[in-house]
Amino acid sequence: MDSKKPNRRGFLRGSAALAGLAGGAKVAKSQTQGMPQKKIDDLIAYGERSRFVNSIRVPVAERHSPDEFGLTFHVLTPLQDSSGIITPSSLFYTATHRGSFVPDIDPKEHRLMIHGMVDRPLIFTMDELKRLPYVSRIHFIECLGNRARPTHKTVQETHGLTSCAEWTGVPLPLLLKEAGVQSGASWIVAEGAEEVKGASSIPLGKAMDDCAVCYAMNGEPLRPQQGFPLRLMVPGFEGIYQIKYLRRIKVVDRYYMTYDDYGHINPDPKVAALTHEIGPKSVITFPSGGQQLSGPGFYEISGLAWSGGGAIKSVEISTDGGKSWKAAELRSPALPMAHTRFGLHWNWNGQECTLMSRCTDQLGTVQPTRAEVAKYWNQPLNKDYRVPGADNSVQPWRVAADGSVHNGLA
Ligand SMILES: Nc1nc2c(c(=O)[nH]1)N[C@H]1C(S)=C(S)[C@@H](COP(=O)(O)O)O[C@H]1N2
Ligand SMILES: [Mo]
Repeated sequence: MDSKKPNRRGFLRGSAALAGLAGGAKVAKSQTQGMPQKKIDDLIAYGERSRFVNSIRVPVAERHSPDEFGLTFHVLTPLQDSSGIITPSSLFYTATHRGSFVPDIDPKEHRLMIHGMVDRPLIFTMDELKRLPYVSRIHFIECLGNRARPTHKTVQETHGLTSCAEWTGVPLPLLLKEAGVQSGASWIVAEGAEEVKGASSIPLGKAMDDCAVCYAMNGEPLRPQQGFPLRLMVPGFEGIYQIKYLRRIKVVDRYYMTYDDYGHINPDPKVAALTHEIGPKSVITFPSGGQQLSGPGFYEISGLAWSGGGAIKSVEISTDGGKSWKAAELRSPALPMAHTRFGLHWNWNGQECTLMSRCTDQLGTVQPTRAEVAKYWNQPLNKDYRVPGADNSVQPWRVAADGSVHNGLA
């Protein structure tokens, strides 16, 4: 152990954690005891988590799922229970367009077409795509609608429209080179297979950089809610560009104002290509709204930071409502356009305080405060303030003297 850091005993002395360690363990009984054979077979075929673990996704409060047509899904990742940087596929947030549905696609029937301003239009089956060289990369996705409101109680509600997974697929530049992009082309339009088509205009420069056509997530085929059998990954761009059920990529010479692009793309072509990147953004996941500290003493503050601008360079934490800041430690690799876990040792003195985190990405961009965001939009900051664009503002959590934790925006 690093001799400069206080030792672990020091952390725990006098805290409730020790009492827990001293408690005698009961003799464990088998997980399968008394289970019907069918259930045991299922457990062997495809494992499940402990019955004592009950972290779940919940629908977005302002937009209940399914909607009045029984269609739209907007469900939030339980970030308050997260550890590390990978979101389990079962807990990955889901956002589908209004009026859209989760299609049930037979991968044998599915095709990807690449056409438009190309020398050789191409159509791929899933089997053909899987024969090609592939990459596996860890990236976050975040919906533009991931905005904190004072009415939100938990970090799941304020920040749960982001998740992070390992994605595997064929690099898009490889496919585009195979098709032969013609001169004069400057954008692609990528389209999903549902009736209300997910379609987004993406600058060709980005498409030829780090995009990939992905069929796997966290080591298994994509989940239907995440775009089975194929989705486009556009690392660091807003969620809406990560086209699920991907069936068509058209190479074009301008952006198209599609259903998706409305409200997301800047109509000025000079800046249109610059306005898709998310963040930098960070949030403390423990202690966060709705959680309860058991008393004064040692706690490890833990949180996530991410940026569409690249890797996270540093994270700072304030335990006094932003008056002073301390450097947090990065507790995971700082991968480009990926959730990055940070932490800080903290001794809570039992008094009311406000916790905040702010991050800086590799471009040197610093996460703004809510006041700075309001100033940027030239709007007055009040309690009901809603960020009109992407909300990457600093999130305050208020720890009350009784150890309960609350949304600091309330
Ligand atoms: N085809 C298609 N792609 C889509 C969507 C959709 O409804 N249909 N939703 C978009 C939006 S708004 C977001 S934020 C992300 C959400 O991805 P997820 O549901 O896997 O979290 O997918 C995007 N891609
Ligand atoms: Mo979204």
